[in-house]
Amino acid sequence: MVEKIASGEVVVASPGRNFVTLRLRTESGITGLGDATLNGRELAVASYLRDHVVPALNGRDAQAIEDTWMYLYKGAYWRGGPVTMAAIAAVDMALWDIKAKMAGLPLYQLLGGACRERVLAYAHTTGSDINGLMRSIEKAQEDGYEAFRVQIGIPGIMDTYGVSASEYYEPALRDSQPARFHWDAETYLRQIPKLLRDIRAQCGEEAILLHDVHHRLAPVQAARLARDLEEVRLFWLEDVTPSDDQDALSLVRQHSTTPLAIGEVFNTIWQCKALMEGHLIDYIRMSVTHGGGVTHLRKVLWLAELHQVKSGLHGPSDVSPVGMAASLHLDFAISNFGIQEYQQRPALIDDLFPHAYSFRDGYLYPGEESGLGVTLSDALTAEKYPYVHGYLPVNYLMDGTVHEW
Ligand code: EZ4
Ligand code: CO
Repeated sequence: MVEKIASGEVVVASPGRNFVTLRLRTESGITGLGDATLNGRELAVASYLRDHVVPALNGRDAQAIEDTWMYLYKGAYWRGGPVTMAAIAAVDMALWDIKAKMAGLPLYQLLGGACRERVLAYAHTTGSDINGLMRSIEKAQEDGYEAFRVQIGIPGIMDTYGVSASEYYEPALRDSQPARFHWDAETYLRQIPKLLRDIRAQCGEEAILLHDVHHRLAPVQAARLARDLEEVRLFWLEDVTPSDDQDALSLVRQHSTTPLAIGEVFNTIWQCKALMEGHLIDYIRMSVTHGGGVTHLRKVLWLAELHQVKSGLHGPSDVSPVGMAASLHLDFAISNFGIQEYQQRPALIDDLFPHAYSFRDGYLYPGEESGLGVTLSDALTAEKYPYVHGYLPVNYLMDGTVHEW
């Protein structure tokens, strides 16, 4: 029997931060959830879904996931970009959730079954200096983490990327205007190799360390950094150059063997293709939420597998527990898993998105509930937790030039 899509509802709510969640319902009452959160541009995706996508889904076969993906991607004519792809991702996740519930299986089983017993997670650690960063790493170690993204304050730069005053790194700021951040590549390049060498010395040989440059360096600067960090033996150096200028990474490759990761702002497989075919990266950082959902990410990860690129799926605070669950089912079911970004959340968020996935001793488990294994609490409503206007920061060079954030 054909199970038809009967309705779709978009929940925009802000329990401490904004989340956009799609709930699809079939004619017989099966529901599926999808994450459509796009940090700082949430309402654009909510409108894309409410005004354009949901009305076009009415009466479609809920089980025809690939076909619906093509209907939304090819059928709109205008394609790609974070707004469109987050909206498609939400529909795709919700349909996989429905299909897996109908099958009575956790989603990873439908995706081919488990390739591993557990999913290695990395924590965000942050400090304005070495002592602060070491405290943050020790706290993550107490929580069981074995892998740490290390972001540290740079003397001479007042607000270095990834460094936050509080323990919890949260990039979007609730303000009427974007916050103004600052950057100077030379000041950073002069100091960061020694800082990271000191962190390595204090953490010991075995700690898994990662570092994110957030797209800020020119090609030759990036090559110098990757070379200077070799003895730190990072698990990866992330987003070392702007993601649009993909040839830049071949210059970095010529000068170092530091593993490279990129892709959190990519939306389609087309943005990964040349990087993978050229062996210019080691880890692909797309998220299920911003990359067209499970259906599309699976293709990206298969392409990655051909070129020995591993997964490092994006999982910051702005990917909701629904998007995180989708990532974990994929992480479990692909052969080329690398690592999963995972920030533990304030309890309120976990309470409002009850979920079967769990974190224990540095590893994640998708859980055995059928579907994605996430529900929305009745308390998660737009009335109770209204949307809060906010922006990601805008980053400036010291002379006032707008730069990559
Ligand atoms: O700054 O998701 O690796 N993780 C990151 C993130 C991004 C945010 C932007 O919304 O770079 O923290
Ligand atoms: Co990043």
